[in-house]
Amino acid sequence: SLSHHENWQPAWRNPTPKKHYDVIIIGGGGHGLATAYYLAKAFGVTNVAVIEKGYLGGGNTGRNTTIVRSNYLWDEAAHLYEHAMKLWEGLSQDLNYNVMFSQRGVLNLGHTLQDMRDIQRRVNANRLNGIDGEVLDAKQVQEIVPHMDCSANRRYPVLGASWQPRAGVARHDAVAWGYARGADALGVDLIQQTAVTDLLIEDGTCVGVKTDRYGDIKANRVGSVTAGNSSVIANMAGFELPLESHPLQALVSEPIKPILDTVVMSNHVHGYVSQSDKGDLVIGAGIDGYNGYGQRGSYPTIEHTLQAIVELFPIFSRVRMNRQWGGIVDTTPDACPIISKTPIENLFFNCGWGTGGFKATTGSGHVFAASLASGEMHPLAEPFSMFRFHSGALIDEHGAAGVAH
Ligand code: FAD
Ligand code: PYC
Repeated sequence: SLSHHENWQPAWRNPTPKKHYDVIIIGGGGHGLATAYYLAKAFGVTNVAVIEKGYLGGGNTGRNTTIVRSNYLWDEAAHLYEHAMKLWEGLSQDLNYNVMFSQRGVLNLGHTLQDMRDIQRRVNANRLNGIDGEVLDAKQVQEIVPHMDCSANRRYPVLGASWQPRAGVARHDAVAWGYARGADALGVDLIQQTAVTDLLIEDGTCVGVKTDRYGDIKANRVGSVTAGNSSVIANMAGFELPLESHPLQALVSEPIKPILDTVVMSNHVHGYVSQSDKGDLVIGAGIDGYNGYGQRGSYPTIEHTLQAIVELFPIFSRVRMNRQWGGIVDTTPDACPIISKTPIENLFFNCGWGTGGFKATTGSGHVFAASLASGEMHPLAEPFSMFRFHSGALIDEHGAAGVAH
């Protein structure tokens, strides 16, 4: 408005919901919006509603630190995240919307001999799966990040890192808005400020949802994509999920001149940092240890996070922090998501992405859309069934999850 740009057209409609949809998606975060977009674009299912209790992208999608990578250890996870990575690589063109996907590379640092052995193993596994990756020594890391303290006399000296050059960051709000605009243009109804308060279940089959604003809305299939609130929706259906909801915090500093042109993550010192295009340092670390649904965190975690960053970058010790916030992440026992049918017919869940789902927004939406369209799980989603917690076929990705929990 300062430059007198007026009469901007809304990017999507604000429709009153119909009485019945082929598919209802609960949750208008990135994953829910991507699911709706691919349902319409890739699978021809356009009679779709996304029901969001707040505003689109206001959950974890708008609160994360935007790191995108696919360097997971196990085949099942590596295939899923690499599917997502390939979709990221064409996303701005596909949506005709600049999601500012920047493949500036991600370093996962190693500080002990065991860290380096784990890195070697993970990079080998990645390469066998066709995923780019290299093992770097401390000198090579220092060349990529000249301002990081890689000296041998640090408390936790940097011994090396894994390096994924195709990894990077994207603008999280733009991802939500791009998918929302694309889905709306294909006929999907985006219903904001409307909470799902119950599920309509008849004879073990889900036939719709109850909302606080529009009453009952019927559907052939319902997909829950509600991240930290997934246990609450599961409770409505009468089953439990192996999820813990935790706060995860992030911080941004005052904008400073360009100083860091890649992403640095350290599981050992336990912090990570990148620099946004605006100049802010974007910083995070681990979850707050307690369970809760408040989108804020505790002070000790902030202190711990900044200790880790200053340990790696003493040069940042006097940079001032501008803002701090929290999201609610849904962590699973094996640090892998749940993309699954449920004990209720026609009710599907996509959740459990915990601290690491932003990078998967594209691929998660695509495979979930395929599953909702056909009624059968997409092959890439198959291993992530909720029933793996009964069968024991866990996919332990704690080591590659990026944020310890
Ligand atoms: P959300 O964006 O949370 O969307 C779920 C939506 O469901 C919300 O909008 C919510 O309002 C809605 N909802 C809930 N209940 C109801 C209801 N009853 N009725 C209607 N709507 C409902 N991942 C990465 O890959 N890289 C990172 O760098 C990264 N950093 C992170 C940093 C932080 C601080 C946080 C909090 C998370 C981070 N993550 C990261 C994780 C990532 O943000 C999430 O895994 C991902 O955004 C989940 O997307 P989503 O669409 O499933 O969830
Ligand atoms: O999964 O890469 C990740 C991540 C970074 C910060 C939070 N999660």
